[in-house]
Amino acid sequence: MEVAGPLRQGALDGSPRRFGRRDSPRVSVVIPTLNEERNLPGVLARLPAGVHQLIVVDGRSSDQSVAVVRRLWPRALVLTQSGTGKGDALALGFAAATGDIVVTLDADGSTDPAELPRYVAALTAGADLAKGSRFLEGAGSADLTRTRRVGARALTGVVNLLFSTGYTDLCYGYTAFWRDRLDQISVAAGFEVEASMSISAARAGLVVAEVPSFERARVHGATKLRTVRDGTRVLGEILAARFRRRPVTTAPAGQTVATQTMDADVAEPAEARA
Ligand SMILES: Nc1nc2c(ncn2[C@@H]2O[C@H](COP(=O)(O)OP(=O)(O)OP(=O)(O)O)[C@@H](O)[C@H]2O)c(=O)[nH]1
Ligand SMILES: [Mg+2]
Repeated sequence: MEVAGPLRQGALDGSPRRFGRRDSPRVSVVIPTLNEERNLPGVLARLPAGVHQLIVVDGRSSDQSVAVVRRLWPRALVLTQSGTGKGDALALGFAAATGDIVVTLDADGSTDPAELPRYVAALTAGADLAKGSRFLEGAGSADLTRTRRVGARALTGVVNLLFSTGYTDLCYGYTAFWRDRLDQISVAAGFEVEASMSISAARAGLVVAEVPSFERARVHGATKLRTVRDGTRVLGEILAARFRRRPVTTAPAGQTVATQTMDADVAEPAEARA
């Protein structure tokens, strides 16, 4: 896929660590989906052209989610989850990905597929994992309630304290990584999945970039997240990771870098493939 532009701040660690990788990495997009039939058309229509592989992991939706994907994107790989949870679905999708880069998107319209080139740009500039942040300059959210905003900030603060990271956002669904780093990234089963990925990446010494992102409001339907229950699960995941004897890998400590601004133009929305 086409990378839209260089990071304004240059390579994240001073030198492009990806020298030698292909210039136009193939991108696999993984979308966990649970009863999102009315949201999927808008999401698929905004996927940039050139996506190598679309993987939709369905949590046994009782609506027409799967039929909608098959109609709008016949080449999509549609997987049916046997377990439960968003993270469980993502893990299944990751295992089936064939691209150089894997990107996660939500099916409810909150994460804008048109921002995808920013994440690819952060990876090709040197990051191992690029995670969206709603709290960087130029970012924002139309979806966060006051309670969730406070909770997200607090959980991010706890992680920064315990793991010496400099994250500004821990629980946002937009993440991209080089697929060959997957064995160094832990993928928890539920809504604590983003926390587990970000924490394990830091503990493994991976270079993590934050990308400013605007979270749009869920377009249709109801949230599957229960703020207190899932916030508690995120906290449990953080504490479990802290007291886990060893990090997921023994790679030397790397750095966590926040990318504040970048030139990446957002690709024009593509028509959903008919
Ligand atoms: N396959 C699968 N997908 C899920 C599951 N739970 C949630 N999802 C999907 O994961 C994405 C995020 O879930 P949401 O309900 O939007 O959670 P949220 O974004 O934290 O909550 P809102 O801001 O209220 O939308 C959506 O695409 C859901 O359809 C699950 O158990 N299985
Ligand atoms: Mg959502």
